[in-house]
Amino acid sequence: MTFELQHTDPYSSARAGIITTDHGQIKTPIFMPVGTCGSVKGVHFSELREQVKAQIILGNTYHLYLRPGLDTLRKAGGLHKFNTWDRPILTDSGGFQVFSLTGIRKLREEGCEFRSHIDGSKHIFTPENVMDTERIIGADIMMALDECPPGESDYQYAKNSLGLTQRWLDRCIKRFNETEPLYGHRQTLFPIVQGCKYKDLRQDAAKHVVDRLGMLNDGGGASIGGLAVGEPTEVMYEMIEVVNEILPKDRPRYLMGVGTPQNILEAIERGVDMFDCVMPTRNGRNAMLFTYQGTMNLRNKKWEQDFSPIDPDGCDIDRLHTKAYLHHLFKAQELLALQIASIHNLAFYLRLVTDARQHIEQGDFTQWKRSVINDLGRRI
Ligand code: PRF
Repeated sequence: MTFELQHTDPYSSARAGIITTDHGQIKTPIFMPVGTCGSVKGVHFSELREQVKAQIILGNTYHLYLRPGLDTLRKAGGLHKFNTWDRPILTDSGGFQVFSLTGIRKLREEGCEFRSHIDGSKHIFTPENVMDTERIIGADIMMALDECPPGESDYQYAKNSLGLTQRWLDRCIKRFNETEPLYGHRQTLFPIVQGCKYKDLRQDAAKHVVDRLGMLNDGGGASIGGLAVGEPTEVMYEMIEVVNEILPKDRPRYLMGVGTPQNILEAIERGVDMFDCVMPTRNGRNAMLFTYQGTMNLRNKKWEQDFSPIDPDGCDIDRLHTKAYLHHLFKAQELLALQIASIHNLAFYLRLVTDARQHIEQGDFTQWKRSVINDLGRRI
């Protein structure tokens, strides 16, 4: 993987760049649709390519390890071959999902023990077996195993947790550098910066990651984790600033699991390049649509006879169907409602970051951001 920084906004830390992987290029800033189990819920790969214009999607080590399992993934020739997505894939390491999905877990120096949310069976993730698993999945960009402490953690908990994440990172790097890709394309590793809402911990975490970026085979970037987990939004923005001041300019920066369209623009302004979030698909399945004019609930009676396009500036599907039709599909509990809403929201998120990139190139990003951000938060 390589990263080329192409433009920097003169009035903020916003950047435009290009990531090159063996599965193709990614123009940043970028939003990555979440494909937890090897599929983006409700959206076929042809739609991801043609409507959404996704450049990279996510997979989750936790889910894929449990199902279909490593034996099937290896025999399929990796996730790209298995699901036919031939553009880049990024995998989260599983730590975060273990903490958020499995009630029963034990955190030890060795790794984290958990029970499957599917059948209750017992497993352990260690830095070493997570690296091996991400090799088997065949992700172009692999995440290190980390602990994401709750947003309200006290200082001592956050400090101890960060220490564990840092020791796990060193074990991840060792295993990563000792092993080879299995399917002929290169893979890279992103360490994760933790440290909760504590400025000095975040600085320590960022420096620890910077010191290790040079050790990684095949490029490497930096992820910012542990945010959008219950802390106030202003604290999240401040932590992004603290961390990005330390991270090198010539590596991509990925803010994990964030967020609303407004969060994404604020983070781009502060120098973040990559995003993922379940919001466009999850909220879409709940009839909530994002637009530049604000969010709308398609179950609302207000749309019953609105025969205007879902979004006149959106993708083909947005222009083909009316709000009234989508309202009807939601009321009738038709599966197509979930599909159309997911496609619309993902296409909107991709349009948002593409527009952001264009304004960074033009040099008027901050002005553009100021002109759109208030409407993005409206309810219509
Ligand atoms: N760590 C990992 N994945 C994540 C997070 C994290 O802290 C977050 C937090 N917003 C989302 N996904 N590994």
